[in-house]
Amino acid sequence: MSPKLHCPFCYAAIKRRSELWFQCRGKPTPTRPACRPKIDEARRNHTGFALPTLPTFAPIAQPNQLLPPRKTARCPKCLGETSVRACPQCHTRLPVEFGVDASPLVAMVGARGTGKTVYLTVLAHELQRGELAGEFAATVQPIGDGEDNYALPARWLGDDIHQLYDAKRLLPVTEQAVDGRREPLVMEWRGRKAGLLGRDRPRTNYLSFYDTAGEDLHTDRDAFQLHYLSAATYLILLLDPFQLPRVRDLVPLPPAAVVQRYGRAEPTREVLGRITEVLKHSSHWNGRQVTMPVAVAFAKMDAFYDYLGDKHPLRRIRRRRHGYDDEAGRRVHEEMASLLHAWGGDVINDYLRSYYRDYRYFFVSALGAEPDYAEGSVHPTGVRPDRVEEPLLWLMHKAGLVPRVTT
Ligand SMILES: Nc1nc2c(ncn2[C@@H]2O[C@H](COP(=O)(O)OP(=O)(O)OP(=O)(O)O)[C@@H](O)[C@H]2O)c(=O)[nH]1
Ligand SMILES: [Mg+2]
Ligand SMILES: [Zn+2]
Ligand SMILES: [Zn+2]
Repeated sequence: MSPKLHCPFCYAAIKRRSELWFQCRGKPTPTRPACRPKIDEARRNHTGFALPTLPTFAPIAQPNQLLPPRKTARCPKCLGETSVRACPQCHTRLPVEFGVDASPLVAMVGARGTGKTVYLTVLAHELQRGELAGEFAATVQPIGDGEDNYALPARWLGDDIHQLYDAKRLLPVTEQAVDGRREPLVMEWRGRKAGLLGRDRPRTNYLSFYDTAGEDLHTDRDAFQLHYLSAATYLILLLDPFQLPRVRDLVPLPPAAVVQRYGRAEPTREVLGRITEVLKHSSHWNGRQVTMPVAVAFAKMDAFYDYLGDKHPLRRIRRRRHGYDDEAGRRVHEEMASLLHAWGGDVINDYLRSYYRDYRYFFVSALGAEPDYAEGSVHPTGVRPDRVEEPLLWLMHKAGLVPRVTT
């Protein structure tokens, strides 16, 4: 059974691998000059990518249906041979292994300033470096590192990582998607999969993350929200605990933590309502509930470390490694639900329970220590992420990509 395929860049559905287009390699042939990179309008329209790229073309169907699909093709312009594949809709080059194993699409939504970009940047960085990758014997990297074709997301990710970790500066507001389009960040996760007779084989999954600018949720551009949210396999919903009714009475927060960039603080319940409205028009709605699994992550939890104290279960519970620890995850979920209750967030508990079939709460801190909100700088001790991987591990466990661990 082949996995359901979607282009990780434009989220178009692709029925089978053999439908993928080819991309010219731009090498001269004995009889014709090499094709040169040019701006591809389809790619620009579907992803916003506006740099020159080599031309792509549709595969020629096999005359005999019984023959296996062709793995190479000749560029109609320069006659050069190529095995490079590309998305039929947005023409973005796809990795050779694309479509062999599952590639979940993860949409990240949340209101303005909830911490989506900081979270995604930190998560991507943590996935790439030692500990987490080592735990799963995986190599993880943004795809296209160093290849001109994919340069954009890999470059902004690199810049954002540098800004947070080295320059210790917070990130600017994510710009609204241009005409509703922005390139998602695609991470390649190369791991191993248990096979027959205890032999494992390499496996490559592509995780596509789409960071929705909070602004976009305010516009009427539902068509594009709908497109990404419908095609997405999973949702990471980031919520800002600072917006909960009782939080500001319980925890001293500098005014800059809350108002500075957004003008008006927005009640979490309203944000949830708007996201549900969008999802109601997608295939993730079964008439009564949203069926797509949703990781509901409360960001910025470092601001509550002192308030909770070291002995609080949310500070003490640690997951078992080498998989998703369902038991620890469930306990965090329950503790978070009671914290919500204490913070006047029962409307959120009730709302999720009635509208979402499969959701779980997470307690995360991308920065691990409070930044200087007014100055826009990270804590002098640097970025020390706490539990950022847990929402992703839960989703990957649902996709069968990481095992479940128990005692
Ligand atoms: N205490 C704390 N604050 C955080 C953390 N992550 C983000 N913030 C604060 O939240 C602000 C917004 O973070 P962003 O990641 O840029 O938020 P966003 O959701 O991408 O915002 P938009 O792009 O406007 O939608 C940051 O400038 C910080 O002030 C965190 O882990 N801890
Ligand atoms: Mg952002
Ligand atoms: Zn060519
Ligand atoms: Zn595409």
